[in-house]
Amino acid sequence: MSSIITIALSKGRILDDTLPLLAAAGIEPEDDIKKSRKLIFTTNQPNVRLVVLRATDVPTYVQHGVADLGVAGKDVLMEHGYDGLYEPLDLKIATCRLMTAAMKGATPKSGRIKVATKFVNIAKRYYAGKGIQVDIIKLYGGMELAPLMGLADEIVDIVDTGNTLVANGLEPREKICDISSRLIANSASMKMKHASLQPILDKLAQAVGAE
Ligand code: PRT
Ligand code: MG
Repeated sequence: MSSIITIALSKGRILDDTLPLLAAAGIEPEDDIKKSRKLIFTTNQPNVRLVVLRATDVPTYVQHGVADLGVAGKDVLMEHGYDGLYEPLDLKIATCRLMTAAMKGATPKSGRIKVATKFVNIAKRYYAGKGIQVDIIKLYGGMELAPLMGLADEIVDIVDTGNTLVANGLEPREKICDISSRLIANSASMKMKHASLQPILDKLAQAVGAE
C-alpha cells in the first residue's frame, strides 16, 4: 500500500523551475498551477498531491509533517533552521548569492553598524562570526531602499545579476554564501513513508543530474 505524499512548493520564481523537475520525475499536476487560484493540487500520481505556499512557509509545513516533502531556497532554510527537517537533495535551481551590500563608495563604518534585512537570523550569525557588532532592522522586502534612506549602513540580501543593487546606487560587499533551492523532507516521514518517498527522491535526483 502506498502512503499519500504531500509536496509543498514555493510559489513565485522557484515554482517555474520546480515544475519541469517534477514532470521529469513523473509527477504532473492535473490543473495548471500557474493559472489556478487553488492551493492544493492533485497529480497524475494518485498518491501524490501538491500544495503551493509562500516560499517562507514551506519549511514550516514540512517541519510539522503536514507536508512530507518541500522545495525551498537555501536562504529560507538557513533562516528557518533545520529542526525536524532533512535536506536530501540540491535541486540546483533558482541559483543566486546571499550578500552584504552598501552605498557605492561608502567607507565601511568602524564600530556598531545598522543592518537591514529580512534574513535576521542569518545576518546575526554572519556578523557575529566576523566579530562585528550590529543592530539588525527587520524588513519584509525592498531592502535596497534602506541605505538610500539612511535607515541602515548595510543590507543582507539576495543578489543574482547585481542589477538591482546598481540601479539603487549600491554595491555588493561580501558574499555570505551561494544559494539554490533544495528538496527538504520531514524527518518522521522519511522513516514512516520511506517506501513511498524513496522512488520520488531517486527520480528527482536523476532529473537534476540530467539537467
Ligand atoms: O514575494 P514573496 O515575499 O512571497 O517571497 P519572495 O520574494 O522571497 O519569493 P520569490 O518568488 O521572489 O522567490 C524567492 C526565492 O528565490 C529566494 O528565497 C531565493 O532562494 C530565490 N531567488 C533566486 C531569488 C533571486 N534569485 C532573486 N534575484 N530571490 C530573490 N531575488 C531578488 C532579490 O531579492 C533582489 O531584489 O531579485 C533581486 C536581485 O536580483 P538581481 O538580478 O538584480 O541581482
Ligand atoms: Mg518576491
